[in-house]
Amino acid sequence: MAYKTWFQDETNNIKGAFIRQQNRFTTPFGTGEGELPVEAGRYRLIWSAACPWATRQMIVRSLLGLEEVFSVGLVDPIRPQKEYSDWAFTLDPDGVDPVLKVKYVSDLYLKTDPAYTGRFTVPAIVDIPSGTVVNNDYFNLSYYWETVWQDFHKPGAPDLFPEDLREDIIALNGVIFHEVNNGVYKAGFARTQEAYEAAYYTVFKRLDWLDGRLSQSRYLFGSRLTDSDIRLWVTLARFDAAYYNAFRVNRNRLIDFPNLWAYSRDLYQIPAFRENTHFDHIKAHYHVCCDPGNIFGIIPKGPDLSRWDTPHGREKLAARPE
Ligand SMILES: N[C@@H](CCC(=O)N[C@@H](CS)C(=O)NCC(=O)O)C(=O)O
Repeated sequence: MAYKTWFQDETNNIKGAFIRQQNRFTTPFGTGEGELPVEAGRYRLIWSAACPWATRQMIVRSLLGLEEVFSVGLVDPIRPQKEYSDWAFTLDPDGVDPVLKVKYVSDLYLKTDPAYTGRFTVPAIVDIPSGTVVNNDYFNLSYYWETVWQDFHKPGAPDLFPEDLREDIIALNGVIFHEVNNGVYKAGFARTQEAYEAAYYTVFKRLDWLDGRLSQSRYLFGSRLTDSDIRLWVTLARFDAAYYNAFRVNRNRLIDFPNLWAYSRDLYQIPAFRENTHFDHIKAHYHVCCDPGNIFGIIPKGPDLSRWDTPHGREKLAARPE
């Protein structure tokens, strides 16, 4: 099954607004005609631990126990100095991905389509036998892991996309995408004061609303951890370490929201979230690569990470009344 894409909204009409590119590789996974075969050992996820969209796939992979089902390649959070923007495998020996034998993410995109003119983005799913990118549909990718890959889930894996909540999850995910996940980018990459301010107000209005919603329930959908929580988490995890300064979303910090902050600690204390949240990559990427004013490449030391392990007190919350 193919899911809808979500790129455009009315804020794209504001002068100087940041507009995200369309995805190029969107073929769904599945058993249907022309779909990507669901086959263990066949694919490699290329990710950056700085990137919220890519990290989301990693958290889902850990929660569902898909570690042996598809492998992963991690890129350096600091982009290489090249004439066009790219990601590099400089964290690997000799700077080469050990499975795909390439140095740059661009090598994979250009092998797939030598005429490709878009940006070379992560997450990217690579078909290992051919070394080509088969899917970079960052918005919908997690739905595939959660549905058509279910035969590979570990016993007792959570149902992150339960049938009875799908419509609500898809609707909330659209809001979270526009107003929170991409909302902070719209503030950070705005090219006019007007576009920045519109994004700023939208982000905080939605965070206030989410803070209220999470005063009543442990997770976004009552006591069930779902795909929506992972989407919200990736932005919350980056908020104080990166977005607050680098993207100027600075009305207040995450730690100033009582419910969102406790909720974030609750999630961080789950191994799948903690193990895939690399604050060093997040800080390096956003402060060095996304802040043209940081000409000396200084990476901030804080915030203090020990606060993430303080008790969150969320066990006492009953499920949200339906
Ligand atoms: N594929 C999407 C979303 C994924 C995305 O933006 N990934 C970022 C990292 S968080 C990236 O790889 N950016 C590389 C670039 O823009 O050159 C897009 O193109 O907007």
